[in-house]
Amino acid sequence: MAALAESTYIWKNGEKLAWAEATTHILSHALHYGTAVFEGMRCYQTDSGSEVFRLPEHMQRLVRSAAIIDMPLHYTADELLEATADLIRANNLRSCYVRPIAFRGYGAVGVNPRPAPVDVAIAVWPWDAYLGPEALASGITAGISSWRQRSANATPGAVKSSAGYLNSGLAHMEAIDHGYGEAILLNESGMVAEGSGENIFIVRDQTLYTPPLSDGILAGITRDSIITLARDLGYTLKESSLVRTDLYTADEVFFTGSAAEVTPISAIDGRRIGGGSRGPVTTVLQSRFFEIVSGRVSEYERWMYRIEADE
Ligand code: PPE
Repeated sequence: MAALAESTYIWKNGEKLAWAEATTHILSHALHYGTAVFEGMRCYQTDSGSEVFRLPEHMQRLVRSAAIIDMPLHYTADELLEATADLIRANNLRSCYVRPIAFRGYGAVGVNPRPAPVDVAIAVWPWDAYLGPEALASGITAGISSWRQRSANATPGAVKSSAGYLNSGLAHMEAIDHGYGEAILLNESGMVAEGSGENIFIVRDQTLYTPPLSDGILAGITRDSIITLARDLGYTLKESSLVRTDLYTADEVFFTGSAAEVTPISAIDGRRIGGGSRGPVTTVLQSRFFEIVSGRVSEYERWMYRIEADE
């Protein structure tokens, strides 16, 4: 995870502010109580300009996350989508990561979020390979975390909330401390859930498996894309609960996420997965994914949201 590469403007509550001016008060509610929901997506440089991968779906998920935590957003998904396109143009970026966030701001302290105003901001900046430059080609190592995925009745994994990422951070630090690249969390029933910032897939005998949403995971947009791609390519793909031994004995395991894209896992808890590098099915899906986000596959044009150049 690289140092932050600053861009020029950040959008906040309808205005474009200079990067350094886009701040919030120390007593902002979200800072104390985790009352924020956010999104993460990538804008790719394609042959026809800059295009954001599944921008409407990400904004719709933000709106849903806000609804789940009963936080009124004063912008529609469409307005946020327009603001994002405008912001990428204003920053003159060809490719970047996009981070919209809606949070309870300054004005009230105390557990009840409702008296605090809701602020919405969008930041865009260049962000390279999430798990390191080698990871996409050779895979990363992972460890099963001693921290569990929260249950559906406690900061649910289905909400992309800042509060939920405390758990991700605990799991990620533990993985790093144990010498692994990333953590895999099991849920309270012991079923495989997801990575600290990714969904997970396994391949066994040419069939793909990924945990169902009911195992308490984030409904990843990359996950949804890979499910569609795999089926379109003729693979059998099952959404079914997995236990940790399914991971140890899989032919291939990989992570998916907006930041992580499609990242192979080479070993889990010190056990080599398959050949210990990017497996053949992972290779097919990863290259298809990268072709699509390069704007070269007309079949999936619907997933690419074009950022028109300024006149
Ligand atoms: N699970 C978790 C816990 C998660 O954080 C992400 C995305 C996913 C699954 C995959 O979702 P999607 O991006 O829709 O395919 N993690 C974001 C945050 C990364 C960060 O460190 O910040 C991301 O990939 O943008």
